[in-house]
Amino acid sequence: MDPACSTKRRRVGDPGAQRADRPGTKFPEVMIFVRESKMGSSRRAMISALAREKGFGVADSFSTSVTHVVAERNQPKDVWIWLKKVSAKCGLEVLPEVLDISWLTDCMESGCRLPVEDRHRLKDESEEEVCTKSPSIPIYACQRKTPVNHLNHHFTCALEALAEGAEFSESDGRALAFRRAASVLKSLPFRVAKIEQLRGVPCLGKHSIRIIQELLDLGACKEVEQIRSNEMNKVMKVFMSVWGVGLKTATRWYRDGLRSLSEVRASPSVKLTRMQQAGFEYYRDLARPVSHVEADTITAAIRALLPNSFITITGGFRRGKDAGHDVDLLLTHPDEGGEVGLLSKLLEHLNEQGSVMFQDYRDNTYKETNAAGFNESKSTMDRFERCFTILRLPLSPRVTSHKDDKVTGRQEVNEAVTSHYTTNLRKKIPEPGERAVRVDFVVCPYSQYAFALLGWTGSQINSPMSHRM
Ligand code: TTP
Ligand code: MG
Repeated sequence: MDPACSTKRRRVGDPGAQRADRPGTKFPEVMIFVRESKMGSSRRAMISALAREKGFGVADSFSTSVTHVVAERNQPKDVWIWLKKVSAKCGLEVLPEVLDISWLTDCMESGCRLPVEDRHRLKDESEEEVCTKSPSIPIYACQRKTPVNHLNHHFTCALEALAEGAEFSESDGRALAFRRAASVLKSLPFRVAKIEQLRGVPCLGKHSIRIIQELLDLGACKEVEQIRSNEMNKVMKVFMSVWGVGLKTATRWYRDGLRSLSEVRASPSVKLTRMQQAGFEYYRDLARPVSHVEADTITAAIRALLPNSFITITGGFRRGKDAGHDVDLLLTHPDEGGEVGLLSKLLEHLNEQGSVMFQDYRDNTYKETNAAGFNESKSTMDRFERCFTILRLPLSPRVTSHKDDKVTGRQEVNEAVTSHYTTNLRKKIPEPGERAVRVDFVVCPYSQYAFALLGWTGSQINSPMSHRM
């Protein structure tokens, strides 16, 4: 019997956990588990000792830190049945490589960690069946399901890190290629365990395939690790965590030699926009994720203020995320034209109540067309009226969700929320127990509602808009 699995959990999207350092071994990213079945305990002990001598980490029992399982004279099917069982027991979501002993003996002979080749792999035939039966993957992201909880976080996190790095170095084409690759992996109905499974999957360029292959072979990717530890990228990320700071500003600050937010604040040459000032002022609150409950509380409050309008929560929350960096609300009116003046009325109410800590209003740009009726603006934004705001929110909301509306009665809920807003007139600083939350309002005519809803639901890669700020 193989030893039982330990309880340490390795999770998808946590490459740190996958690459747990194993000091004292020559290859710290590899942890081998030698399967005893058919091999016998004395041969297993001998092989393990030899491998350790050559500098490989060998686990006595199966645990979440195992990266390679090796077996001798085993039926692949048997190894896979066992592996799936012990992995489920440990909560292991990224399965290790399953290899024939020949890989390990080759490695020991050459004294280095050889890349895993297809001939070494014990194939999971049940998975192969699933893959060949899986429907063909559409090329357009908007035609695919992209679930929040998907099966390939290990790869998508790596590819998204590379996309971000490419964005920071202003390689837009590369960034888009990595984002597309990550997006398509999210839609796969199977966990990628070998590169052959990706045959025929669209949007995967050579570079992305190389990254996936390295992750499959070694459990980690050098290029991704380098991007993650790159000094400039780390600083850029911190700068861009301030609301209103985009790539251009962050790059300028970096080029000016600034390396931290306190240096930015202390620098006499930095001129902050109004939005950036608010970003700094409410930094701590805005850095905290907005919960679903908080988003529902805001939505209920807005509905109470505009009872005859349609208020729809969009963005990440509409895609099923539990938390987001802001609340995106789409406003419209069932009568075409009835949406005119809606946002001003809402802002007036919210300001009267003292709920607005910041607002940046932008009128629609319908009239900015040339003789041919086209808008010549280079902006890729839609032309809807909008307002980017920071609102104050009670930390212990009286509303929990729309479901509760049915239970408690919408009116009661709305009154509770509205009265909270009313009691906090014109104070710009959140009271204890309150917090600042970013809320974006977008207004569209009823005839445009479907398109606005699609664009503002996202995600970014599926959406017709490509830049926001
Ligand atoms: P965001 O609020 O920036 O994104 P989000 O709601 O998806 O994510 P989070 O949970 O972190 O708030 O934008 C709202 C929607 O607007 C987004 O889902 C799609 C659309 N959008 C674009 O189409 N292009 C863009 O560049 C951005 C930023 C948003
Ligand atoms: Mg959002």
